[in-house]
Amino acid sequence: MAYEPLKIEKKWQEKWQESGEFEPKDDYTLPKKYILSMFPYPSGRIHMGHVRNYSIGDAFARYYRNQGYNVLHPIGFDSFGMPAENAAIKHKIHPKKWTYENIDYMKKELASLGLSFSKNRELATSDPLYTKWEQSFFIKMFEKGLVYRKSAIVNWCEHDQTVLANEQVEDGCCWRCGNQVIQKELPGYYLKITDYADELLDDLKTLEGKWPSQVLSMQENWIGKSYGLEFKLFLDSESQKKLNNKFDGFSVFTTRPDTIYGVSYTALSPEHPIVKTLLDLNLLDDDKKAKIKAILNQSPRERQASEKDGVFLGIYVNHPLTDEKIPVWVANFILSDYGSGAIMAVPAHDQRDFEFANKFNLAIKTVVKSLDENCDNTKANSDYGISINSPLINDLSSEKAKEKIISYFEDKNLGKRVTNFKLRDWGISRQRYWGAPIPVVHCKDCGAVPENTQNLPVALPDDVEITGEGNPLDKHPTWKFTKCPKCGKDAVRETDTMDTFFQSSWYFARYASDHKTWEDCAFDKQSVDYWMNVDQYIGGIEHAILHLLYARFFQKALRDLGLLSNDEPFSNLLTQGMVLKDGAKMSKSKGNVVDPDSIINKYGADTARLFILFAAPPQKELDWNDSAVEGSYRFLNRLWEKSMSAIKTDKIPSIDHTSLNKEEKYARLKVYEALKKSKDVFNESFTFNTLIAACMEALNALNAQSNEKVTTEGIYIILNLLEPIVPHICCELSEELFRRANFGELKILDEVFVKDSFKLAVTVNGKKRAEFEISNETNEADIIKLAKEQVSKWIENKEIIKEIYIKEKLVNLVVKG
Ligand code: ANZ
Ligand code: ZN
Repeated sequence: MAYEPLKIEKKWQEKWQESGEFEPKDDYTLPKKYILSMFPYPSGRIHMGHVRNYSIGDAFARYYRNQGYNVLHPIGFDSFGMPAENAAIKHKIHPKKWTYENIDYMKKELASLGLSFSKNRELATSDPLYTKWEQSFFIKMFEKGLVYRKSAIVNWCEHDQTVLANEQVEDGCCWRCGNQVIQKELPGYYLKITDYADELLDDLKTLEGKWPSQVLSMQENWIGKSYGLEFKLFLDSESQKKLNNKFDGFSVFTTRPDTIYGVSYTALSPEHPIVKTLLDLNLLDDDKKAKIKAILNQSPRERQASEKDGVFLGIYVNHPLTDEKIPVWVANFILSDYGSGAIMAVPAHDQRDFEFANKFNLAIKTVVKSLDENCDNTKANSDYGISINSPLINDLSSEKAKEKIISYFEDKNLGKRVTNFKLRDWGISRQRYWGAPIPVVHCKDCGAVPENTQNLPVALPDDVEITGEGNPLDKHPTWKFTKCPKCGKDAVRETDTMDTFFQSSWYFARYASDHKTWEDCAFDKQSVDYWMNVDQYIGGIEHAILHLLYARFFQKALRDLGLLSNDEPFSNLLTQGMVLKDGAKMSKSKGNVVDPDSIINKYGADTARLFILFAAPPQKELDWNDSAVEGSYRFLNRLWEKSMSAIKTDKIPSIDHTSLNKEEKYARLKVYEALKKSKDVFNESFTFNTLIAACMEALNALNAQSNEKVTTEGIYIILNLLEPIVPHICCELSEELFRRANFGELKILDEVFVKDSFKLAVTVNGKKRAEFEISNETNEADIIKLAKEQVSKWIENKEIIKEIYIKEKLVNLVVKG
């Protein structure tokens, strides 16, 4: 019988489909594991990144199922979003049709990998039932004040009449039509994630050791908590007059008040009201005006990427401690929505201020003495040190100086201690069709009114024209016209839809809810409380910030709405590395894509799964390698062949270890070493590659001996260890040999690890003179004899007065003369 992967894989996949053995059990007294790989976007075909993601998840799920856990291992599709609309524009196919055809196709591809997903809990986020509950959350959040509407500056394409995400702006132009993108104020809905900033930050501590530290620090930086001093700088009287006495000064925020004596200029964001007033009063020359306008038209991201730039505004403030006249500039690196949109600039100790000062020849005053002697004049020194040239705080450490300046300003009522966050509220409005409609109705009399919950979902109309210009919902002839839920008068629907991150922020909790209740409630508490948290979440590092932060926020917000219980959604996180080919990310444009289907059709799913888990530890990048794929295939063939010489049996043969020869003992040692490895791999290190390597060594060792019992036991154990990774071949062989029986927990046998020989040290008068391997079988007299031979040159012609043997360790000889 030869190994025919395509035949056996099809057989097992059909069997699994029918048996329903991957459905989670409703018995909530069982120990559980919730294993989740991030759900895919239905782009059309699965790629190697998916294969990697789902092979890892499936290995966990199958492992824990075999360990007797009740396992939830669901799959679904993140099926709203832009690409469906782009396909509609390009290929004139309805987004819904495109999406659901892709889902069908990808489901077949996933099935061909033999993944042990629950079928019952499958979902697509574009399903109206999903939208219904999602809209109910939006309304609950709206009523609680967690959602609000405001106008904000967005990237806008005049030609396409649409908002663009930062990622869709290329060199200041629309990615689709190439038109210049402008910054425009537009009203939209925002989620108050900032209400949870402190909790989101503090709870990162509970994830230490369970999430990759890189992800934790990226989230910490994104939340960006910092504290310092906010104080007012006063304009001199001449400058106040210039501004028609509309301003006496402006506030700045600094995290380094200890550097205040090093201020040589101040800078405002181009959006600052003082800048606007100077422009309105026509107090700036044309060059300056043009430069400011150019910066205003850039998105924050573009400004960040540009060289430091700005203009002097012709006005001055007085330094609050020295009374010096300090020039006021506008600068492109000052964010309008952080702190107070203005800074005191200390070029000696802040790199951005330094670059700006160098460009415009502004003074650089050192006020902190570095603790490290090698000062570098080509950049700012932002380290803490000792204050110098700073009368109020000379000789104090930066920490103490900072406190002293803050107290000084607070005492004199000139400023206050403040905490700032970089985290911004989450804008969720998109001017798109293929998304969940924001369930709000605009009434002339009542304002923005949430839709009645009985009327949910507010579903998308099917008959839309998608041209890429403007919002199809807004242009639909009838859809938006409705009655006000509050007063009943004519009103219009909100035509924006929600950001797709809204959908991916709660799908994991939906899976956890018993599917039999999906019609009746968002979550049924009993099953959600049983299944949550996700015990192991697996996905790409590209989701380190947005998705994982939004999901954490939703967990907390839905908890506070009484819908969920836990504080955090994902107990453990594994971020898988990218799949590369020839060192580059697989991509259509580079032409280096390997299609999973082609590998599966040629070698079978087990080879694809084995290769992808063997080629690298899951957290690391993986470089595709055709010959290693071949190698994986050959290993499975060897496993198949060796299994043919095992005994068909319904129990593991008992083996008298002491009666085995050297090769047989070695084979058992290797098999049990692999068994030992398995526990660590699934619970701690996730280095599936080392487990596979151990199984390969074990198979080689089994091949080097011919004891049927040793072979049978070894094959039984290897099939058990590899089943989570290559399930088809293992199930087939296990059925053939053992009728797929479970022979109980595999115990690690100590006798196997007893070695045949040991290392013996030989000392003469306490000094180590030799060390050598010696067989277990040797008796004490022979041991001493052999030891003496090893050290003959140190004991020649000497009298041995004592011979001490410490079992399996040491022989010490005491000599005289
Ligand atoms: C003077 C200073 C001296 C600063 C020094 C830093 C180092 P984090 O830590 O990110 O909160 N800043 C304040 N508001 C800003 C804005 N709207 N746009 C750009 N930069 C702004 O950063 C706080 C520091 O960033 C503040 O402290 C301020 O520069 C700058 F040796 O003030 B600092
Ligand atoms: Zn009304």
